[in-house]
Amino acid sequence: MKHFFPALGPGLALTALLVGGCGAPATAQSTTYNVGGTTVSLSSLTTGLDTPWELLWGPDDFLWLTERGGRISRINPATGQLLPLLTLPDVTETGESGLLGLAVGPAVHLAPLPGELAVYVVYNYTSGGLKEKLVRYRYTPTIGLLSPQVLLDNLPAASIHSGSRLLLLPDNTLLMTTGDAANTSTAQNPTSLNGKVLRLTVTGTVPADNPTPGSLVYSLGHRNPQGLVRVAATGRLYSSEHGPNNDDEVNLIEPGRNYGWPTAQGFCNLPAEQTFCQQNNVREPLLAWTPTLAVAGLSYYNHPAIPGWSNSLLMVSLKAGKLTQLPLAATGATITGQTDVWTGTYGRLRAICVSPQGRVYVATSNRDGRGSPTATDDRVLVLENRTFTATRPNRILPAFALYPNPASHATSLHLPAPLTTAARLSVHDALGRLVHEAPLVAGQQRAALPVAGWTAGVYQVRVGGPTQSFAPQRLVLAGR
Ligand SMILES: [Ca+2]
Ligand SMILES: [Ca+2]
Repeated sequence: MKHFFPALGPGLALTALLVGGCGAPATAQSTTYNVGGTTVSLSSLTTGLDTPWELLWGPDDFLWLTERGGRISRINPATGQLLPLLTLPDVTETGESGLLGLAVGPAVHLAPLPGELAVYVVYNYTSGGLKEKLVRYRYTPTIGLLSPQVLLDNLPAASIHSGSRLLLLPDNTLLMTTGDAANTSTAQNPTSLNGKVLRLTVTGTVPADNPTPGSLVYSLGHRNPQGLVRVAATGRLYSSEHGPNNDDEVNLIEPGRNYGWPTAQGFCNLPAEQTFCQQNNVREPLLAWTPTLAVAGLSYYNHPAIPGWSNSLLMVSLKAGKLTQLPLAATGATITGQTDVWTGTYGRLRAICVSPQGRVYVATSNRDGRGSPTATDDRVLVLENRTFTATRPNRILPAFALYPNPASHATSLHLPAPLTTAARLSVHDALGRLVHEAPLVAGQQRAALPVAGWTAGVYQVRVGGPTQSFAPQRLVLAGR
C-alpha cells in the first residue's frame, strides 16, 4: 500500500497554538434523570460554542469537536477547557452545510511522529459552485494539525442534505455518509456518490472487498444520513437518516443494500413501494418516525455505569430536541423499544458520543439558524452516574502470558485468573491494523490465537472489558 504524506510545512503555519478559552469546568449545577433506578446527572461541560457538528472520544482520551464554521478543537474532558487546533480557511458555511464530519484514528504509515493520529474531516467549499470534500490531516500533540491531503473532492453539494457522518472501522477503512444534495435522482444512481454510504481506504481508494468492484458505494438509496455507529460485539452498523416531512429512519446498514429513497420512504408499506422494494433489494428501516424528529447523531451504550442503557443505541434529534434510548435485541438485528430521556429541554441536538468510562456527551446546535440559543449556547453536555465513577474506576490488571512467545505455528493466551466479566481479545500488527478480534466470556482463562495465517513480525495483544483491562503484551511471530 502506498502512503503519501506531504512534508511538514504549510500545515504548521495554519496550526493555531492551543488556546484556553470559553471552556469552563463542569459546575455543581446539574439536573438528574432516573434511568432504571440509576441517578444520571447532566451538567454543562463546555459553553460558548457555535454550531458543533461532530463530537467524538479520541484515542488520546480527549473529546474532539467540529464547529460548522470551520474550527476543529479538542476538549479536555476533566475540565471542559476548549483547545482549538485549526480553523479551516476554505470552508463554505451555508444553510446546513460547512465543516461537518470528523474521525480520529491511528496513524497507519510506517514512521509516525510521537503521539501521531490521523484526523479526517469532511466539509463544503466553493469551486464552481458548492462542493464537498474529505481531507486527512496528520496530528501530533506538539505540532497540532498539519499536512492536509485530499482523499475525495468535487462531490456535488447543496445548502441542504449533505450527510457527512464519518466512521473509522477496525480494518482501518472509512465510512462516509453522503446526502442527496437536494437532487433526489442521485440516491438511486449507482455512479453518483451522493445519497450513499461510501467506504474508502485511508488513502481514499476503493477497498478490494467493497460490494461492487471499483466503486466506493457501500449502500445506496439514502436521503440525508447524519448518524452512524458500529457495535463492536456484533459488528453491526446503524445509521439515522432524515426523511422529508415523513419517515425519519434508523437503518441497519448492510453492504450492497438499497435503502429506498426517494421511491420508498420508511417501510415498504404502500403498493408502489412494495413493488420497488421487492425488485431492488431494499432494506427497510428498523424504526421510522412520522412526524419527523430530525434525527442526527447516533451512538451506542453498553457500560455498567448506567445499566438501564445496556446494549442500546442513543440518538439525538434537532427539531424534536430529544435524547432517545433505542434498546437493541441481543443479536442487534432489531430495536426492541424507545424511551425519550428528555424532549426539547436543551434545544436542538446534533452530536453524541460515549466515553470508555461510560459518560455520555451531547453537543447542541442552537446557533445553526433554526434554534433559539441561550447565552451559553452552544454547549457540550455530559451525562454521568457520579456514584459509579467514584467507586469503580477502570482497573488495570496484572499481565497475562502468551505461550509460546516467540511463536511459529500456534500460541495461546493465559490469563492470571478467570475473567470476572466478558471481555474482548484484540491483536494489532506493527502498523496498528486489527488482525484478530474475539469475545472472551466470564470465567474464561485461556484462548488460542489463530496465528497460522499471519505474517512473521511483531504484534500487540490486548484484553479488555468495560471495567477492567490488562496491560498489553507483545507477541513475536517467527518466520516459518
Ligand atoms: Ca429508507
Ligand atoms: Ca413507506
